[in-house]
Order: sequence, then structure tokens, then C-alpha cells
Amino acid sequence: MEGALTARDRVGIQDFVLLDTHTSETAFLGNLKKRFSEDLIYTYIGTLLVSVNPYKELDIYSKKQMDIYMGVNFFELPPHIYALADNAYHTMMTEANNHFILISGESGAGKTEASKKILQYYAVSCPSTTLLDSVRDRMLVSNPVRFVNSGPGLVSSSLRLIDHMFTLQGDAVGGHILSYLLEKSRVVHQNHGERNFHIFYQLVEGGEEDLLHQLGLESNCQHYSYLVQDECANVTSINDKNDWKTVRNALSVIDFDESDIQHLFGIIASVLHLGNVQFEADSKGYATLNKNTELRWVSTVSLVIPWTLRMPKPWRPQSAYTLLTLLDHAIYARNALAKAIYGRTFTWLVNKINDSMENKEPSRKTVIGLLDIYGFEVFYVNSFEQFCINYCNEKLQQLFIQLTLKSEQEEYEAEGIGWEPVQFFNNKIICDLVEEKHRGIISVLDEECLRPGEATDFTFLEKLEEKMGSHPHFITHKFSDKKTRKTLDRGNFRLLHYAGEVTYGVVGKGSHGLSLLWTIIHVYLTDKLLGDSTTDPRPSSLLGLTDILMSKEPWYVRCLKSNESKQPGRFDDVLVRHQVKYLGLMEHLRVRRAGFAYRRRYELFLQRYKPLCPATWPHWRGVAAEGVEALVQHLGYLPDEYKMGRTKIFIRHPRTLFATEDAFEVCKHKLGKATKIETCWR
Ligand code: AD9
Repeated sequence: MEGALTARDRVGIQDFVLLDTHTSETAFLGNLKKRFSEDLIYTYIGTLLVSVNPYKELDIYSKKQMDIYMGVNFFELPPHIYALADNAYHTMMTEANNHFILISGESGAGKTEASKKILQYYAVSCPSTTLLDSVRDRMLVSNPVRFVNSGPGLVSSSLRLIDHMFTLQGDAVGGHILSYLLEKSRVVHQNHGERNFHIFYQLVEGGEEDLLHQLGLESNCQHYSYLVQDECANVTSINDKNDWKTVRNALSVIDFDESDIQHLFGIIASVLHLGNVQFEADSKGYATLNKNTELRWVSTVSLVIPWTLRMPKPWRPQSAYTLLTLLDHAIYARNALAKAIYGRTFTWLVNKINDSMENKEPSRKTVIGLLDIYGFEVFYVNSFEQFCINYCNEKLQQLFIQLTLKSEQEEYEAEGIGWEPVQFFNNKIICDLVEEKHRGIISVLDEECLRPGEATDFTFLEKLEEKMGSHPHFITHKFSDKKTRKTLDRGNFRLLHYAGEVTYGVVGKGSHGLSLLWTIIHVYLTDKLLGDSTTDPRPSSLLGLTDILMSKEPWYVRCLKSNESKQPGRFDDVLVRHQVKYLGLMEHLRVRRAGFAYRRRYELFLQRYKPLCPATWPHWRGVAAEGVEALVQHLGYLPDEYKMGRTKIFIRHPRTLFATEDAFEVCKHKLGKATKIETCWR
């Protein structure tokens, strides 16, 4: 008994659903930490995979490991990204339906690595022909083109979806990238500790001498103002020179010819030159350009001629052009141009990659989508870009709830078990707060923007207070208690998201604040993400992401950073706790545990626990369900503790399973031999 408990104590529980009945954040963290210290970076919450970045190479990604996981049931082996990839693939094959794998986590948490591992697994495990090999090569290299190590690569965005298409026989035949919420602002501004897109550093550090000469670039990142903010140009773990070679290779695999490549590098260089265009204020505060060298390079290498920046005009209140002439407006315009150039290039690049991965097989396809999203973004005060990302996370949580409950309900029905009400927090109330017609935050913003000249960011905030001041998830300075008021400025509002509180700044964005907010929200969200036809009446408009996802079966990977300094083996409790909170893991656990915590097919349950009952050991010759019934009767399960479905046993509380598991360990000890299935409890 003691020996058995020690094994579980040492490596923790492999599925959080089975963690003690009192599910506290502390117990959750304790289990993660215990496993992490044993280099067990993966843990399940049901079929959701939690991954903690080890910042070191682990010997768990070999071909041998892939073979072990191939075609094996989810819970038979220790948790692994391969298990998830394999189960998504096999479910897709047997049910001939579409799936998506949602990978979320902060920057550097391991999302790119996770998607690479999944792709590598498919590359090795899917049937192979020469034609398919080339498609797979493209899928694999499209990843480096997109990201290249931690942080954003060439076309990183806050949310990315790549579809991988398979024939009904399981052959990979093509791919498609859909990208939302490109973090364009990162081109001109990086938060503390963040880098700009890697491709800039790679070009400057790794670019060949001739190429740099042709593009007018210095081989030194320090020379470029867009690359030296927050002194993050040199990250020791990143080898820009080597990564440059990977990108070069990737571009050739995905059919970029020399002229495409020249065009691409020209544009990247032009953004760097643009960042170095400096203005000076004249005696009246109007912007002037003191030298044109950088600007000339912009036009030379990218064929973009930024005339607007070259025309210092006196300020005239009624003219749109005059906005550019004051110093800060000129800087704003320069940055906007840099972001726009990069944004367009991004779209072009994604289209090119898609062309190269286009599915050329006429037969029916099924799809596994890889969706990669930054989790909740939380700074001291957050802008409306964070609002968009957080709202998006809120929608995805809603989707998770709907899909989980739906699949629970379907499973109960399929198994002939009555539906039971479940206890969890439904975040629909927060989604409504943001999106409800005529009442939500976006509607209020719309209404305010219809009053040009009258509406300001102050009136916007007042309207919000008027409409939702009493809402339990909305707080402003005016509608808060004394204690909260101390932490909340007058120009901010706070939302109680399902994962925690986030404070958003509204006031103080200047006269263009409102229209800027409107643009951010509508361009990034309402139009693209939610497919709301009220703002985009075009019938050909993009399908909403949630609609796309609703039509697929979900799988989840949640990536956590173990520490900020990328140190192998270091587990920073505060940092991990923060991510557990903002990735909503406890809430996920609650939803998962809402009905029956554990279910297992009769054959598997019997195979493991048959030594516990004289009637089933060493062999049960009858129907598996009857064997399980005999087994649980022998173990003394109370009637309320379990239900017998058509193919599975459902157990309500983890403690029942644990008692069984402990008995099994004792029995195993007595029998004096380890069974093969033992590994599944690591
Ligand atoms: V960003 O949102 O694109 O800024 P990611 O994608 O979340 O970010 P990434 O996968 O690039 O992070 O991981 C960051 C670094 O952590 C990698 O370069 C690896 O050095 C390290 N890492 C991540 N996952 C693993 C792993 N499973 N094993 C070993 C890992 N190292």
C-alpha cells in the first residue's frame, strides 16, 4: 500500500479530474509542480491537455515514442501531445467529421512547439506517398515561416487557425491558414520583454552581405529604432542567424520564387527604414523632415512612395491632411504606414502559403484545424486591443461550455443515462455584456460614434455607466465601493471576466479615441471574428470563427510558462498560478467534473481491475458489462456512485475510483508482478 501511494505521490495525478474532491487552485498547482519536477510536463483535464514549458529538450518526442502512442486509447499511456494528436486523428477517421485543436497560452508558453509536435506526429503517422510528402513538407515548413521560435515570427498573430486536410483514408492532402487579429502594433511598439517580429532580427543579423547592401541595411539591430525598444533585441536563447537559414529554406519549399523573396525582403527592409524616419518640430510645432535618406530607401526597396510624410503643410483645422503635420501626428502616420505595409504583406504571404498548400485532390476531405490563440491579456491598464483579445477568449470559453455540455449530453444519451444538471459558472452573462444588441458595450460604442462632434471618450464611459452600471460584471469608479475605488481611475472600467478582473482604459485617447476604438473593435472583431452581418452587410463576408468552430469537434491544449527567465526545471508558483487563473483552467475543471468525473469502456475497466474480484480473476468469459457489474458489487460501490451505460461505466466521484485504484495497487503488490497497463497512471 505504502509503495503504491508513494508512486502516485511522487508523480502526481495524470488527470486533474481525478484530483481530490476539494478542487482548490493550490492542489491544482501542487499537482502540476510535482509532475513538472519529474519532467512530466503534460497533465490532462479530461481530454484537455495542460502543458508546462520545460525550457529543455526532453526525450519524449522520438519516433519510438510516436509509435507507442499510435492508435492507443487516450488514457492508456501517460499524457502526451501525441496522444491528443492521435486521438483527434483517429476520431476524425472513424467518425468522418471535422476537428479543431485549440492551443492557447501566453507568448513563449509553448504554443508553437505544441503545434509543431502535432504536425510532426501527423507527418510521421499518416500514410505516405511522394505527392503527400510534398504537402506535408509544406505544412511543416509553413510553421517556421509563421513563427520561428518563441515570440512572433513573420506572420504571428494573436489568433491563428491552420486547417489540415485529410482524405477519408487519412492521407494529408493540403492545408489552409486563416489568421485573425494580427498583432500589427508590435511592428512599431513592443511591451516590456517582447520582441518585434523575429524576421526583422533574422534579416538584419543573418542576411547575406549582398542582400543587406542591396536593401540599404546595416548588419546591426541596434541601428533600427523599431528593434531596440525595451532592449529586447538580443534574446540569448534565440539564434537569429540560424533561424534566418530555416526561413530561407522554408520559403523555397513553399514555392516562393526569387522575385517573391526579393519583394518580401524589400518590404521588411522598408519597414525598418521607415522606423528610422525622424521628424523635428519647427518653431510652430509642425513636423519637418531633416533628411530624406531613410525615406528614399523606403521607396527604393519597397516601391512604396510615402508622399504623405514628405509634405509638411501648415496646420489648417478643416483639412484631413493637416493631421499629419503636427509632430505627433507625423509620427503616428509613419507608424500607421509601417503597420499597414506589414499587415498587407502578412495577407499576401498567407495567401501565397495557402496557394502552395492548396488541396488538389477532388475526393471528400475531413479537416483538423490547429487554432492558436494568446490567452487573456492582462496589463495594469489595458487598451481596446486587449479588450478584443479577452472578449475573444470569453467567446471561446462559451464555445467550450456549449461543446462540452453538448458532448456530455450526447454521450449520456448514447449511453442511455439520464441527463443531470451541472454546476459551473456560465460566462454567457459576460459575452452578453459585451455584445448584446442595444445594451452591450459594442452597441453603446456604435451609438456614440453616430454622434460625431458631440461624443467623446467621457460621454462613452458615461453611457456605459448609465446602461450597465448595475451589472455584476461591470465596475467603474462611480459604481464601486470605497475599497475598489482606490484601485480604479475615473477614466477606466473593469470587467469581471470568467478568468478574473481586467481594467480597461477608455478616457485619455484624445479626440480620435472613439473612432479608433470603433475601428479596432469592428475591423478585428465584429466583422471577422463573429461574422456579424449587421456591420458587414456583404454576403460574401467571412464566416464567423465561432461558426467555423461550432461545426467541428474540439480538442484543447493549454500551454503554461514555468518561469520568465526560460530556465530549465524552474517552476515559478506565482507566475504559473496567474496563468492557471487567466487560462480559466479551474473553470474548465469544474465544467469537466460537473457530471460524472470518470467514465471508461467496460473492457478497459475490467482489464485493469479484474484481479480485485474472484469472479473476474484471472478471466471473465462473459459480457464485459456483466463482469464490471460483478466487480463493482464485490467492491461495494453504492448505487448512487456509478451508472452503467451501454458501453461504459460512469463513476461520479474521483474518490470512488481512487479507492479502487488503491485496492488495485495493494493487489498488484501481492501478486508480485507489474502489469503492462500500470503505465497509464503516471
Ligand atoms: V508566441 O505566442 O509565438 O510568442 P509560443 O508559441 O507560445 O510563443 P514557443 O512554442 O515558441 O512559444 O516556445 C518558446 C520556447 O520554449 C521554445 O523556443 C523552446 O525553446 C521552449 N519550449 C516550448 N515548448 C517546449 C517543449 N515541449 N520542450 C522543450 C520547449 N522546450
